[in-house]
Amino acid sequence: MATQQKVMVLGAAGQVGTDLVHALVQRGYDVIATDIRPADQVDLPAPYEVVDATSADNLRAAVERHGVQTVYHLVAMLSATAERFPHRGWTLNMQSLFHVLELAREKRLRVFWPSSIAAFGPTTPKDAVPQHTITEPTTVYGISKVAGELWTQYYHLKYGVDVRSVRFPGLIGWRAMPGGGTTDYAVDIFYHALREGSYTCFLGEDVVLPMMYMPDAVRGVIELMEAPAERLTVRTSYNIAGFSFAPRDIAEAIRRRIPDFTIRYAPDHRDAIARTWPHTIDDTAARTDWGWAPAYDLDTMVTDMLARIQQKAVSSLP
Ligand code: AKB
Repeated sequence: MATQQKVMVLGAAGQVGTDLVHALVQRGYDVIATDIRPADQVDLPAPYEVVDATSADNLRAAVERHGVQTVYHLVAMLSATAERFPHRGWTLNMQSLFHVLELAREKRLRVFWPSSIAAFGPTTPKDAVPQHTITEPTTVYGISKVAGELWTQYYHLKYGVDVRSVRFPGLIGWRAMPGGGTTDYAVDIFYHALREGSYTCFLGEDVVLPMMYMPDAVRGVIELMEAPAERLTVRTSYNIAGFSFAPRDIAEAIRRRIPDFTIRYAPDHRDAIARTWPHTIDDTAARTDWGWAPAYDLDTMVTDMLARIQQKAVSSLP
C-alpha cells in the first residue's frame, strides 16, 4: 500500500502523465499534477498547476510550495518531433532533466525518469536486446535518452540520488493521445478504425517494434518506485517488455473485431526511425530485481482499447 507521500508529476497532461496521475491517485498517493498547458485544458483527478520544467526557478518554487518528496519527470519532446527541431528537442529533454536532478540532489528527492527503446540504434541486436548492450542511437531523442541514462546513473553514484528509470517501448493507451512519437500509429489506428473503418499507416507493414499497454506501463513505474532500493542493480534504465508486433499484426487483430477495417501503408520519415529500433527486448533484469511482469498481450490490449475508446466516445456525448 502507498503511503501518503507527496509526489509531483511533471508532464502530467501528456500521454503517460495522464494515466500515471490516475494510477497514483488510485494507489493513495498525494499527487500534484503539473504541465505547461493551461488548467482549463486539463482534466485530471488531482490538484493541477502550470509548471515549466525548463525553468529551474519555476520548478524549485513548485517543489518547495508543495513539500514534494518524489518527482515523476515525464516532460519530453518525442522522437519524430525532435528530428524536426533537434536543438529544441535536446534542450527541452536535457535541461528539464538537469533541473530535476539538481533539485533532487539538494532536497533528497526521489525521481522517476523514463528512457526509451529509442536509446537503441542500428548497431543494437534486433532481437531479445540484453540489458547491457550497444546504445548508438541515430535520433536526437535517442541521444538524449542515452545521455539521460548515464546522467541519472551519475547522480546516483556520485550524489546518492535515488533516481529510477525504465526504457519504455511504444505505449498504447486510450485516456490521452500521444504526440510526436514514431510509435503513435499504434494509438491512431484505433480511432480511425472506429470512426472511418480505415487507416493510412505512416510505418511500413513489416516494422516490428516493442510495445506495451498503458496499464502495464504505469503499474511498472509504480512497482519500480516502490521496490526496495537494495534490490536495484540497474541505475541507468531497466529494459521492460510487453509484446512486439508490426502494423500488419495490429491491423489483423483489429480486423478480427471490425471485419470491414482496411489499412494502407504510406511510410514516411518515421518509418526510417522505426527501422533503427529493435524488435524484441530481454527484460530479465527487471523481472529478477523488482518482479516486473506484463499482464497484456496484443489481443487483450486490442479488445480493451476498442471497448474503452467506444465507451469514452459515448460518455463524451452532450
Ligand atoms: C516515440 O515513438 O518517440 C516514443 C518512444 C518509443 O519513446 N513512443
